[in-house]
Amino acid sequence: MAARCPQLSLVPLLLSLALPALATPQEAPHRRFEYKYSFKGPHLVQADGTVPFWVHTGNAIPSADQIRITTSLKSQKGSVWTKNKALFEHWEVEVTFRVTGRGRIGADGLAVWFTEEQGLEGPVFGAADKWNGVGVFFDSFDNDGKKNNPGVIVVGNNGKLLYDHQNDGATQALATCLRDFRNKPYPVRVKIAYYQKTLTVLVNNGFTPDKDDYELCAKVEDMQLPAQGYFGVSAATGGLADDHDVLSFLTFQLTEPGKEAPPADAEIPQKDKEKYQEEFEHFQQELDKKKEEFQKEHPDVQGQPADDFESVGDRELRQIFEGQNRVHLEIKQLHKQLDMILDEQRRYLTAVSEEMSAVADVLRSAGGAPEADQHFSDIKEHLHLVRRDIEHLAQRNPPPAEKPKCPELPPFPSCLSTLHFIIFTAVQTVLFVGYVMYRSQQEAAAKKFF
Ligand code: MAN
Ligand code: CA
Ligand code: CA
Repeated sequence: MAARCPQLSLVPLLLSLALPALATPQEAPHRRFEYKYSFKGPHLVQADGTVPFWVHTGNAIPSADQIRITTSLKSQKGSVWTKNKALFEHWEVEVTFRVTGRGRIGADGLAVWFTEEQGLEGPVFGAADKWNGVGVFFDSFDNDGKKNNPGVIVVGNNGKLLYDHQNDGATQALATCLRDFRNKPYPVRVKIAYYQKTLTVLVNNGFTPDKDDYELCAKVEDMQLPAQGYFGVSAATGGLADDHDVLSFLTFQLTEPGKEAPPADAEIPQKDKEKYQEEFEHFQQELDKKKEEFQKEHPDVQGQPADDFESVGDRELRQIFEGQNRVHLEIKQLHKQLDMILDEQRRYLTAVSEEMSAVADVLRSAGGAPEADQHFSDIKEHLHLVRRDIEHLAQRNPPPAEKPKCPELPPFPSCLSTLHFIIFTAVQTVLFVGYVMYRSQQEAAAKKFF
């Protein structure tokens, strides 16, 4: 028992020695997205062609979903830089880009920067030389012929070093890795973190759609970077050329666990105020310009007081509503007219059939012979049939309860007026009666003769 006690007392001691090694070496830092040091589609560019919080130079062309830093033309240079200096002790950037070109070999490459000053223009992948800070270069073209391009190299500079372009900065690199980042099926992604004086570069070289498929490419320890700096991306072409497109640049401020994250934008409040003021004024100017343009295009609304100003959308809605109202009224009017016409038609047909019956009655009372009687009853029956048909026709044409569309107006019977019809019937009847009387007279004469 006594022998085991010393052993037991060793356990806490061993545990206390082993635990720090067993525990994760580092708790992950707190990560805060910094929108003023970031850009991303799909509305990357503003109406005036600028990118909010960024400046672009040279041949760079921002569009809705990317910034083309260079097009694949010879000797192009372009860059894009944050407008403001970041004061982050630790940071991480995620840059998504594409380098594309028709040739098996392209040039010259793209650089991601954190520097004390904006390197707006120069010979180092389109940016200034003698930078103070760090550049991570995606160097496509093998200037020194060592067959080590395309590759990624990290070059630090204290503001004095001149970049050795002819040798791809071979002697100046703090770290390198061979990666082919050109013409990949998916965008290339790079994560560059500067945390506790260590710079790490992770690359997803766009072979798979998996966005998190990063591999460690380079690590530089004990690196001293400026406490404040600008983030930027630049690119250049030379005798050979590629398109260099940046799809997004996302910046995060990192804070060590347990340490309080600095309040957002506490650093440069005055500058921010000025910037917001500037942006507000710019917005106001844009609005005024739009109003002016609209009033020029639509002089009919000119002179309206500003408060009564009707937007293009409102105006269109109002016009559509008014148009629909007009159509509705027209349809109502057409239905009314149609009802009147049908009514008239019905009355007209009834009148005709009544007249025909009356004529038949007259004829019947006028005739005496049994043959004539037979004829009259035939005519009457026939007229009854006609009348029934007419009534049936009139019933089949009532004003429809639901009128999805206006039927075409039936042609007004212009060929047969009431008067014509009566005259025609009367003449026919007189002829017929005459014939019957003539026949019966002849028959009577014949009877007398025999
Ligand atoms: C030419 C020069 C170089 C450039 C290559 C590739 O040789 O412009 O500076 O690196 O083309 O573009
Ligand atoms: Ca090169
Ligand atoms: Ca090389």
